[in-house]
Amino acid sequence: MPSVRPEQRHLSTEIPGPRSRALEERRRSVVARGVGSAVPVYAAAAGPGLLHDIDGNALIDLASGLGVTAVGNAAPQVVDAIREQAGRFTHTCVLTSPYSGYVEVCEELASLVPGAHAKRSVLLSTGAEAVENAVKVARAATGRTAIVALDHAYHGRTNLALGLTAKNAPFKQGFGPFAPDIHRIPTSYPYRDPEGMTGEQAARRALEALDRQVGGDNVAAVVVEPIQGEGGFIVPAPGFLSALQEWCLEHGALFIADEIQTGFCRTGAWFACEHEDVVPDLVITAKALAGGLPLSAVTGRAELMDAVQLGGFGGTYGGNPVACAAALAAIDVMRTHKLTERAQAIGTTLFTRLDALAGRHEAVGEVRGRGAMVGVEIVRPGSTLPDPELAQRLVKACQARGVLLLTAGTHGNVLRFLPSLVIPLPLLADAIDVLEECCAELMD
Ligand code: PLZ
Repeated sequence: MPSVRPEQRHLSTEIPGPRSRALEERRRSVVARGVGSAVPVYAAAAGPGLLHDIDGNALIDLASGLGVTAVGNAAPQVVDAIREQAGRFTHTCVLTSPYSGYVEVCEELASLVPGAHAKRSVLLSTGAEAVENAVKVARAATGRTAIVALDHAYHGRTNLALGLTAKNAPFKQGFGPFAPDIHRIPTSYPYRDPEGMTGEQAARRALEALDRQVGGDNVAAVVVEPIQGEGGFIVPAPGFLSALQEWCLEHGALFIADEIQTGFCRTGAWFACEHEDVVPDLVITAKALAGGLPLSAVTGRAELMDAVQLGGFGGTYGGNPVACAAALAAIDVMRTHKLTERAQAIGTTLFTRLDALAGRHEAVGEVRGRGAMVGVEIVRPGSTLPDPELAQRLVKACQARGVLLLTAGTHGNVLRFLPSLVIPLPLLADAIDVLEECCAELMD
């Protein structure tokens, strides 16, 4: 490693370099095959916009650990808070003896999550675990069992969460049976829906089948991602989310927003529901909440959350004190550095440059998203047919030039821009220059 780390994209070796390749070799004999890595480049350090690998390369990071390091990787305030807390105590388990950090994180959630009503939260460790607990709340509060999820949804990899996740391979293949009484309805996917379909029409299409096949009175909750993440950065048509919510209200079902990927400033608002003026009954958060430490939460209307009996929530690590300290620091950074505005600025740069790219290449089917959550759908020129092979070649070409870009989407054909919200804008511009070069090379 060079003693001073470069502050720009910098390649000292090919990608992956020899040290990363050697570790990949060791990995093959001890790490389970089912664990994939999009870029087999081993990390040595990371900051607001760069990932430094063990071969001395500096890659521009457009993935931020799948949308986690919104405040930057190893953000100094977060690191200080972790050190301070870890020096006092690392764990007690809230079920044994509580600590102030847990209460303080729940206070922050109560004030930040949309809605003026009284709110309560439970803290957990992973996104999937929070999804599972939101389902518990919905069932306890309504006395019903049916849970409804959308096509293209992603809610995690535990059994119940996998049942809610839409895409089979690789997530679900071979892992069934899944939890019962989960129902899937069509989503709103403006790029692929009939032209001009409004959000209300898409909602009617979704709910009509539900009324007929499940019966509104049996539904405990409808779970949505306000912008679908793994499914392809799909922004529903305006009015879709509120129409679903109205249906929930009418039928006594809970409207649950999975803001695990969209939450905490990512889309230019604290929560993506705010763009549609939708106030969910329950909001699920994780990822950016704790600046890189495992922490998740379910936050919701007090009377719904408190339908769960004393002792009905738990887990050894949920709301771990070091993760809570990290979350308090991360939230402070988001507030003091106005990261909602920063996300909007990133969005402006991304849309300006990527829309121009779409104008030049027919294979760029659509550029969509909000704030610092932007997807580029790659298609066969002259059609809307997904082209996952081209998307994969673009991603590999970008990676070879030192830009860590990933794909998403049910068809794997969406390039996803999910940088840290403190990425220096010149780095972002450089990353898009690289993508432009790769498009010119592979598309023309
Ligand atoms: N809900 C909306 O985005 C996690 C998954 C990566 P966990 N997304 C990244 C992968 O392939 O495993 C996610 C999400 C939404 C739930 C989850 C699940 O969160 O912390 O991964 O369990």
